[in-house]
Amino acid sequence: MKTWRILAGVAVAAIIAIASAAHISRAAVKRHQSTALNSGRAQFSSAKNNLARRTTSTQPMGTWTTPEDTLDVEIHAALVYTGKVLMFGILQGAPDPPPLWTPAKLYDPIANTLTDVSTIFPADIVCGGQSILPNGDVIVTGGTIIPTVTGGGGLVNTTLFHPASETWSQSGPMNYPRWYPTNVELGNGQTLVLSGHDQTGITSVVQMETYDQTTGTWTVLPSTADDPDPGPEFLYPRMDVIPSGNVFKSAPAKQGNLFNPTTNKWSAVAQMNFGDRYYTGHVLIPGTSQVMVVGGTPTNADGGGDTPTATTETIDLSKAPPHYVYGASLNYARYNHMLLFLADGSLIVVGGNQGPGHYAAPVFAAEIYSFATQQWSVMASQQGVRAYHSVAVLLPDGRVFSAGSTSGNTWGTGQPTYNHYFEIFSPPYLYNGARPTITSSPATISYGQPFTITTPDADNISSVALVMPAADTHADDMQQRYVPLRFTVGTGSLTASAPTNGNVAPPGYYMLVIVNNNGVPSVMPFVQLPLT
Ligand SMILES: [Cu+2]
Repeated sequence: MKTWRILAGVAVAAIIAIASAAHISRAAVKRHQSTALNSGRAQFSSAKNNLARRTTSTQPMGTWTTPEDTLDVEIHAALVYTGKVLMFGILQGAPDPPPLWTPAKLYDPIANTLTDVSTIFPADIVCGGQSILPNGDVIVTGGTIIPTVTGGGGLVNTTLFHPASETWSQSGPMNYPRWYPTNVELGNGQTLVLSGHDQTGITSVVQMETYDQTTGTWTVLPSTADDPDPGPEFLYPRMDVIPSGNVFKSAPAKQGNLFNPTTNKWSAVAQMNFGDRYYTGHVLIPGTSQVMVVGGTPTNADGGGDTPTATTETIDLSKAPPHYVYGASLNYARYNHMLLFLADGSLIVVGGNQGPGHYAAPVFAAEIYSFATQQWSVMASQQGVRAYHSVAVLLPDGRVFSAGSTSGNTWGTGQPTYNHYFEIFSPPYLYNGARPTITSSPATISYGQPFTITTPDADNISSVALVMPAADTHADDMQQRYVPLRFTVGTGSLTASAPTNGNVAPPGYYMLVIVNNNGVPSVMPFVQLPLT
């Protein structure tokens, strides 16, 4: 693979300017070549050094880098175990019909380079589902029929991205075509896929299937497992595996349902107080059986109607019977936003819009939620619209990558409508003194077993956790998880206890983080919890 690492900012700027001005991204960046970018890394590093020993953040709203070009419009993103961001979407300018392959990029946040890894298959995998297998490969389910039938329609394709070789392959096809399905990794490492429209682009698939990475094949579950909310509007259902091993479906349908993968049966749980929530964020609250939903809109009509909500609700599935309770509201009502874990276990909301429709009234300010204070705090605003078809991913260095949206540049003049730029957010914790460092940590750990983290900051650590990387599209992260670990303090080291089983932390690659008593997280190395 040929890689360009350009150190001189002037040369970088010139290359970017040429590529942007000519609008010939595919020609300028050939498949599997890389382009260096001019990012805010140097600024970030010097800021960190200057702020050592301070106890409160000097940037309490965080900072955003200036927009830089990914050369495509990114609709899907996943952080892979090499520390790079896999992104795929559509060509800028959105030719209609789109090509019979999918433009994809790998972003390396350390080298600040983009590598073209576009697929070579005659399939458009955009608007499929995606998650990460226990072996670290990204699995994309379905995609979009080209040429479109009724604006779309589902594919049976199973497409894998291999981070080690940075190549794609196709695996055994699904039994049902799917467009806008959800993937969720079960505690046993199998990938469950549900929902999505079939080839008609109108009817939702009710059957659920599971994928086994060792055989590369799909198995249709018995009809008792059929989707209890098969309405054609309930696409990309929000799913979380809870510590019992059951899988909770929180949205968009207001009726919460719990799926038991052992009995292959669903049970109705409770309804959201708000009603249906479309384009909402969802997370499993760390260390609990509680699922939290954030923002959204009560209707799917015309891409989200015109009634965004700032409300949040949480349901504790360990209670009998469980019920939803309203929590602190966002400062800005929004839908189409991304809801992510930060490295310290707090939450961040990025982007979204207030409507009507998929893009109108974008929200530029991020917000961070502290589980300790149970409050949302307004963060700095980014420049780009991040509404429908946008993505965001937590990076191993604790920053947040934000890209995409199939409409909306707001800076400059003469910019194309489709947003092919990215921006990176540095949260306040990166301006709050020196970071703790992990000197060494294992490449693999085993369920229920202790492991050693070498750090010169052992005496000043408040928490240790595993962070499952994000893999998201359409305002739905299908992969992320934050798993706090018990630990003891030694001399120059910590001894942490790995999660007890796959229901708490499904097998796969995680980022390992230590957070100091000043709330500052370390850079996060990857560690694998292998399939047993
Ligand atoms: Cu889509």
